[in-house]
Formats: sequence, C-alpha cells, structure tokens
Amino acid sequence: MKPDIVRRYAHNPILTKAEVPYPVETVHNAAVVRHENEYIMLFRSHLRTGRSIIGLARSPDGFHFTCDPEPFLTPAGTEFSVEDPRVTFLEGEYLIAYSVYSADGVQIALAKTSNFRQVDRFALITEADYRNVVIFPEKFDGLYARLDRPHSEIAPWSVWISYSPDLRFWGESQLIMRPVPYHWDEMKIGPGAPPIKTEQGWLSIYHGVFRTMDGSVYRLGVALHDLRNPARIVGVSDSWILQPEDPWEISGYVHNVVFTCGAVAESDGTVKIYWGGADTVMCVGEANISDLVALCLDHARPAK
Ligand code: BMA
Repeated sequence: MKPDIVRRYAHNPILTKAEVPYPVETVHNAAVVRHENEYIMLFRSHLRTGRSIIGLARSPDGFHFTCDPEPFLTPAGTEFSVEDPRVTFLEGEYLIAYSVYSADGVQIALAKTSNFRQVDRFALITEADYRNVVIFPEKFDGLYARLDRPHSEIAPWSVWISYSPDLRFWGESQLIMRPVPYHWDEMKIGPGAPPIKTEQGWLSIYHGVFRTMDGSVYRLGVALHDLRNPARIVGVSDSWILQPEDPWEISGYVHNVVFTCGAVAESDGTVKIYWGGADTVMCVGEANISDLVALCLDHARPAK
C-alpha cells in the first residue's frame, strides 16, 4: 500500500480538554511555532457558552504539550469570541492573526508578542466577514503580505492576497485561488498555515470543503506561490493531503473536520502539520516538504 503523504503521529490526539487546567469543552485549530527551545501552541477552546478563547501549551519536541495555567487571549471589551490563531515570526516578533466575533460580524485582529507572556493587541486589520488570515514571514518589495478569505454572497469563498506598508492598512487585494467545481474543495477554500519558504516557492497548506448529504467535509490541500511574487500561484495539488479518518476526526463537536492553523518546518526537510480533529482535539502528522512541493508541481489543478 502506498504510504500516506502525511504520516499521522501514532499517539494522536496530542492535546485534549482533559489536559487543560481550566474549564473548556474543546482544544482545536491551533497555531504552533518554535520559540527559544520550545514549541509554542496557541489553541482555540470552546467554553460552555459556545464562545471561544485561546490557550497556550508548550512542548520540548512538538508532540508532548503542557498547558499554561491560564488562557492566553480572551475576548476583550465587546468581543464575543476569539478563534483560529495563526502565528508568523517576522522582524523579531510573533504576529498573531485571529478571528474576532462581535455584534458587527467576524473580523481579523492582529496581536504581537516577543515572548508569549505579554501580548499587544495591535489592530483590527479587516472589515467584517473575513476569516483565515495568514501573514507571510517575509516582506515583498518593502510590503507585508497576507493571504485571506473574505465571505461573499456572489462568488465562491476563495483565497485572496493583500499587502500593507505597516501591518495596519492593507490593500492591493486580489483573488488568487478559487474552489474548483466537482472537486474535493468545491464549496470553499481558506488559508491554513502561514506559508513555508522552499526553493521552489512558498508552500501553503490550505483547507477545502466539500458538501455531502451528511454535511460538509473539511480536508487539507497544498499550493505553491512564486517566491518573489506570492500573488502568482505556481501550482495547486489536484488531490488533498489529509482527510478525516481517525475516529476523533470523524466524530466530535463538528464531525468530519481536519483544520490547520499551523505547521513547523524542520531542518531535516520534514514539516510537522498540526490540525484540529472534529473541532474537538489537536493532532499532528509529519510530511516531507519535497513531497508536498512535488504534488503541487506534478499533479496540479487550475488555481482559478
Ligand atoms: C469553519 C471555522 C473553523 C472550523 C470549521 C469546521 O467555518 O469555524 O474554525 O474548524 O468551520 O467547523
């Protein structure tokens, strides 16, 4: 049998609500980055109100995580819920882009930290009806770049790119990748983990959704963006790289979901991909970066 392109860790799930020292109902959709000698995980948890907060867990090896005693980020002021953080290391700081729900809809907020102890809530960087913002770890011609996913009544929910001189004001927005009809990602797509630099381009792990008679299935796929012009997609893999298969991915708070907000590239050419299983637990798997790049180049579907 052909081995899976993403090799699931044998002891998944790696973090569940049982290991969180304050009351939560789920642990999912986490960003993971390396900071000093640790892997830092910022995970989303539902409370019994149905709203979400963001917790922090640490690990020496990327597989065994221990939670901090208190949540890391909770809704501020009139916010209802903070969700699905993505973390990018840039210019000596960690940028945390996360969804904020309020009476005005869902927007993306940006916070900054250098140590994962103090956190500076920097700005709201979108208008309403945006989710899934990932910031590139480098600037392009002096501008910051991000992938995002506006919600729209008249177009399928697609991946866009925007640029900013200061991380606060964003523009030059353009649609760069769409769902493909009658394909595993046909209903909607969204950026997942912040892009990883490879010799062949920026590797982006995204999620795609397919509607079935039994609800939606969330899977993960890969796309490769031009190194110097990230608005140009070099290739998008025709096939998914991960789908719900383990029991804790098939059944939980929302069934049939694998959803990523973070991946860590290692010096040996592998990448640890982290995903929420069924919006309930955190899982990890490993892949060879070269296999993911090859999938984008050799088995491509149209980007839009
Ligand atoms: C999306 C977001 C994600 C979630 C997914 C599956 O719309 O809400 O946070 O993981 O649905 O429920």
